[in-house]
Amino acid sequence: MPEDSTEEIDFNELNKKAISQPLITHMYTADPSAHVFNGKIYIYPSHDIDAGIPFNDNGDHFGMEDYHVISMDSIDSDAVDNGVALHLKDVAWAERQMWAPDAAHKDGKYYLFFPAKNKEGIFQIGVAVGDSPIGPFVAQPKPISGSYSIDPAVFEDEDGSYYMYFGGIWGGQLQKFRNNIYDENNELPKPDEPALLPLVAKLTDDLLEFSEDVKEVQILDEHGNLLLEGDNERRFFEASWLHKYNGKYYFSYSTGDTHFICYAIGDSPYGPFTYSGRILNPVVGWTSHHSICEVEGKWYLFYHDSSLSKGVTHLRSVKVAEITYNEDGSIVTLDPYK
Ligand code: FUB
Repeated sequence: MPEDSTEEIDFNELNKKAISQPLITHMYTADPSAHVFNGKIYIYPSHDIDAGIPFNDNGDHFGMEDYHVISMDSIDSDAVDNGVALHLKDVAWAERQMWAPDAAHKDGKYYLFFPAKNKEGIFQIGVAVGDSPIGPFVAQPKPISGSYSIDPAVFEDEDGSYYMYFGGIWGGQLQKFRNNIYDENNELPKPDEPALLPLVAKLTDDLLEFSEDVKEVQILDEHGNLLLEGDNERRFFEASWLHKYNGKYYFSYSTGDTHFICYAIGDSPYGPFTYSGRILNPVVGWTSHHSICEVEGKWYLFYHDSSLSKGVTHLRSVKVAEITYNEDGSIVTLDPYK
């Protein structure tokens, strides 16, 4: 993830045009996964810090060490930082880089799902359990068996099943895996080959493990063909999210190096999903990562940008903006700076 040049940006002007402002400003937060639990909004973000690690394409400068949960009584109320909910030092298997998390609620327990690098430098996904949506969470001693790569997003379907979507290329290491097996020699496909796909697995009843083999999530173009690796304005990069609207499943994701949040629509939580457009145009900062959440009958995009840090790519701030649907179910594209 290279550092973008932001020298030419007038941040005062940009902030005036921004469709929303950071929800909190006393620390940097990113990758917001938002949920409504018991009528209140809870946001599970990454907690960005400057770990003093030089920029590189592996994203090593994203050296996060803990998670804080942000809560809001309503969409217009102040956002509250509830303090440290889980720290790297309390996760036995993890060594560094606590990246984008998500959370789920089941039977009175709350589950924080998070990626981190293990002692061998390979990303895996862990679970930590708590009695409150704001934590503290106690991590399981081992990561989820069969998990790899980054950016877990957990979707609860109406039948009570929970699915985890995950994966990310480049720093997220997805290109090192084929058929769920790691090989250091694996690389990205060629531009005219199908792009690497995000992954999905149903969770066990206790939400602590996968209940089935990890499967690929197909993202198809308008002709029913898989998107190609060279189609980098549409192909999957990272930041999976799933939500359901009017009986359809919407899989949304970041295109990474082209900086769009896109979506694809399907009839099953496993897909296939057909590419349907953009939700968010590029923000300031290299990464773009979001979640979509219904709050009191309206739909909101939780996202981040680097405007508060004046463009520092790994010092981001969580924001929220309403999204709207057209009659045909398509989503109106948001421009973060009108
Ligand atoms: O926050 C670290 C990484 O940056 C996330 O895991 C990616 O989705 C990107 O936002």
